[in-house]
Amino acid sequence: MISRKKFLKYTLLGGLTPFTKWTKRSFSQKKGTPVVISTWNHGIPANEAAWKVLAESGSALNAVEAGVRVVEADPEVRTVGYGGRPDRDGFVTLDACIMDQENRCGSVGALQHIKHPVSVARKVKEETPHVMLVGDGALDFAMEQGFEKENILTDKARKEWEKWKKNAEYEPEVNIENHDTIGMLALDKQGNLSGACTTSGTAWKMHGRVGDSPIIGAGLFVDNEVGAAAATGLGEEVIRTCGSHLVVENMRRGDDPKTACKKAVRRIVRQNDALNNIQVGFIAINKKGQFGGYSVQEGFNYAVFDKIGNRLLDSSYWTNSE
Ligand code: SD4
Repeated sequence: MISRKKFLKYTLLGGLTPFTKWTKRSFSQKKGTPVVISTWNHGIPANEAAWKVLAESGSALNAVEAGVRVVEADPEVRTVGYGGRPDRDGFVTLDACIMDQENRCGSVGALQHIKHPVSVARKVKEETPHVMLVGDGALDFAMEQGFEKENILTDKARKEWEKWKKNAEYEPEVNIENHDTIGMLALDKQGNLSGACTTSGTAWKMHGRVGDSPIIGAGLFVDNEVGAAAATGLGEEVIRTCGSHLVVENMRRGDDPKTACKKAVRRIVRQNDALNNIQVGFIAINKKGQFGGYSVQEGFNYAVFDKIGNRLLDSSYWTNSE
């Protein structure tokens, strides 16, 4: 609630500007040091690109797009963009989303042949009345928007798939086939938050399977009044708990980012009898620039770039905590 004193001050200074506009600006105009946080080792080069944008007073939205594009373009990263592992039928299908400080969001699911699904997701946000496009419709839209149709299945990824086909067993291994989605959250100098998430999903998934990463509220959620969160790991578990939304709602109720992530992990733990094959990791940031992460199992890490510099942090995890 705005105090009467503040309201009087505002009306004296601001004249006829609508009250709602004032309350919104009060959340987004604190100037400060930017922070960017992203999942896994490849968060380091991604953060570098994002930081360049933030250091020049660019928006968190531009920063997260620039950041995750670095990983999408890297053929050595086998679970994001170009070079990502295919599904069990040999198709590389990509999932991505982006969300800004005004709760505007765009997303693509099961998109083939496009190296930068996050940028298509941004176009969905900005050029369509929708939030999510999938499959052939998403590809048609990308091409209409000028994206190039390319072969994104590299020889290395194809060879891995051919090897897998010999036994064709779908048993995602913790921290191996499941990791490498990049989720990135940024707070810019203007005090605004945005996030992006992009992946080729779990390796050897069924054709047409869409994970948590392009689903707003599951793989990513941003609320500029509170904070932002992103998820990585076994997408089915994240969807079942609306994971990133849950983390942000925990922060809204007063949790710091790490505790908010831990409580979302706890929800997943409670819904499963055995945790052996389940890895999920969350990262979160709040409006003050505080950040944290938490995962089900050991092995999850995330990269943070703030005024101290760019560094990797090992996440705390559930299986040794209680
Ligand atoms: C998915 N959550 O498609 C993604 C995979 C992932 O780190 O995060 N890997 O289920």
